[in-house]
Amino acid sequence: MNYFKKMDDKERKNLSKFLSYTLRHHPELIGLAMDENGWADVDELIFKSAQAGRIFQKSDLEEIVATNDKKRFLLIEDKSRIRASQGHSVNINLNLQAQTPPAILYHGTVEKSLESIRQEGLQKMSRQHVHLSTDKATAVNVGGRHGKPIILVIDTAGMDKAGFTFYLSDNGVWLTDNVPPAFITF
Ligand code: HQG
Repeated sequence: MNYFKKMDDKERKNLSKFLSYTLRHHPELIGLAMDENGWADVDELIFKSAQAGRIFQKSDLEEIVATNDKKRFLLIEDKSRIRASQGHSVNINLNLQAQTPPAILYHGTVEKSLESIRQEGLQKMSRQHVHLSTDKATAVNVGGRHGKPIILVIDTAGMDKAGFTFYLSDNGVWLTDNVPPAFITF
């Protein structure tokens, strides 16, 4: 990234992907420390990224945080620390308060996963939570990343009644540990 130039769309997307990869999955690849709640020091992130060949400045980071389509990243108020709001595979605790979900939530998946989901329900797979959305359009996008999207409707009211716990990420994604098949309409 040019030191004086504003990022273009492609550079913004690239940096967002790099940040997702680093802050959700592999901070160790650039030697970045992350605390138990997933926060990384911004100056250290910029320095270690530069050492790994990814040059950007604090203003680029602020721009990504502000303009990212899914608000994937959060800076604390003094802008000294950053974390991804959801989607981690690294073992961190987002430290979110349990919340009552809407009566219904959606999950986008693909045909090849259906048989297994019918058997064992929705599992976290490589991430720390199952991800659910309030609107169908989001589920279509999420499922569409893996192929032709199939939308599952989740009886979250029933799960809530049965004692399952739900969290709402800072960017509006509903998170839970697993969804048994009995609560899924296929
Ligand atoms: C499927 C994106 C077989 C599940 C999105 C999905 C989201 C099973 C895949 C976030 C299964 C996992 C997460 C089972 C679940 N057997 N397959 N028992 N249970 N699956 O990417 O929910 O754009 O880890 O249906 O917006 O697709 O990156 O999870 O197809 O919020 O910010 O296993 O990632 O966010 O795939 O997406 P993923 P996901 P970003």
